[in-house]
Amino acid sequence: MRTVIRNIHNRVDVFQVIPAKIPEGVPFYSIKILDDDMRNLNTVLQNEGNVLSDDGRIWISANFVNNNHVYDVKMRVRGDQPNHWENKKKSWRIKFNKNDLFSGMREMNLILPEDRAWFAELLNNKRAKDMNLLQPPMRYVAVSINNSRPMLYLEVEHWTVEMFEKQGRSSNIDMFKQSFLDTFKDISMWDTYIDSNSQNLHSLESANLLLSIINGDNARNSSVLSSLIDLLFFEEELALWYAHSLLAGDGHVVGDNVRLFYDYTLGKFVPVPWDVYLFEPKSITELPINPLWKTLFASAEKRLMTHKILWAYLSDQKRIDEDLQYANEQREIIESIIYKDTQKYQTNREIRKDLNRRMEQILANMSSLKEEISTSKAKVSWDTVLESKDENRRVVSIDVIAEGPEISSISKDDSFGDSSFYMDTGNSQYDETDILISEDVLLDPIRNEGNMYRFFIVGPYVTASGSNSLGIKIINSVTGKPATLELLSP
Ligand SMILES: [Ca+2]
Repeated sequence: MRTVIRNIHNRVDVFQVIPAKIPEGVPFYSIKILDDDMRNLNTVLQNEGNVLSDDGRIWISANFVNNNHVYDVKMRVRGDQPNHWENKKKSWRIKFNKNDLFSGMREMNLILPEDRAWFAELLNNKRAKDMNLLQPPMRYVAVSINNSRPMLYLEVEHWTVEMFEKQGRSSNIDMFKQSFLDTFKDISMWDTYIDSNSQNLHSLESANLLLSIINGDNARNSSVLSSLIDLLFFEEELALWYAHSLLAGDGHVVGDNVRLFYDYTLGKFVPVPWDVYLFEPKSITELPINPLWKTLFASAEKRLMTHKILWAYLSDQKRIDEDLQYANEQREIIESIIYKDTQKYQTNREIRKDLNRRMEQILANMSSLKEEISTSKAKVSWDTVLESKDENRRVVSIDVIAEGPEISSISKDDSFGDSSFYMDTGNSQYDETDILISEDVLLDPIRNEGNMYRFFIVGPYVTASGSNSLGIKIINSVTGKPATLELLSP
């Protein structure tokens, strides 16, 4: 197949043969940039520091050819970090003419595949879509710039109103990007990607409210926090957002990867998983580092919701098999192009090793999460603190140390009898401030106030022989199975 490239700058037609080895279904783009423009760009980039400045974001004209159609485009390098633009192969943003969109796309990003952990980001993308979380369309493509051998790129549609509309979302949105500095303190550190409703300040008001919630005194009171957060988000979407990140070892949804848009139709913020990447497994007992999540998921209830989503996911073998098959298919596409990509930075040997490592990490994260969620341990000790035949009253204290990693729940069991069950409010003594318990109480191994809980069973006087059973049960809050207990008393 031959494609004609008409160079708009000097009107010289060149011919190019589409390489035969590109797998079916993988788009091939030929891009032509004038040598002078490329030289100028490289000169500018040589003066850049550790983060791409506005100077480095200069747009140059180019021809973009696909399927015998020549698009006049503007392009610039993209990506804050130098790995995106300091080497021969660079990450690009391409802007199409409003009247000549490419596949309905106004702007696309061509991202270095290694920067997105190869097939890992596409798997993240698939998982997010399966969870009904918004994702920009992405796929692998082969790109030749100025007749180079085909280079492998991850193509990601940019945040535009067109992208939202194509996915059946409202275009009545403002899209926010957190600062690279991850402050979550100051609204002036937020960038706006899309500002479809600049006359309406409601999204800014909501953003300010969000920051005040996170940084205010209420952040420490989990029930107040929950009700405030529920004004701004759909609770389940937040849990899905975090669950999605935990599947990839968490860790990267920080700084400017925290992407939110405000949907005026819904009157809510909607999270978008972005650049989630892939890491070694992280324990569910470690709180995430971005301030929004750290505040939110300090709540055992919110974490539990997330862990239940993960448990359902990881218990579904068909879903896991589909994930792995998808990752393997993407790996095949990657390998069919990348080893012959002469512009890339790494050696083929390094890439093969990295691809193997990435597949291992995907598996390790799933098995580690499954193992942790199915494990909840607790140490239990008890003591009779009052036994009075005269008052016909007995008080037994029960101390439970929640060791996790999963959250446990304590409740009365069928043999509890006519006694009352109380939770101590923190002074260690049985008194009138203690809370009468009728439902399950969560035992959180990473609770702010510490992982030791004290309870009291208050009932009629019984002889020692009748006090063998405490009448309580402790279960794994996610799986419902009995927790593993270490009994330390009396
Ligand atoms: Ca007390």
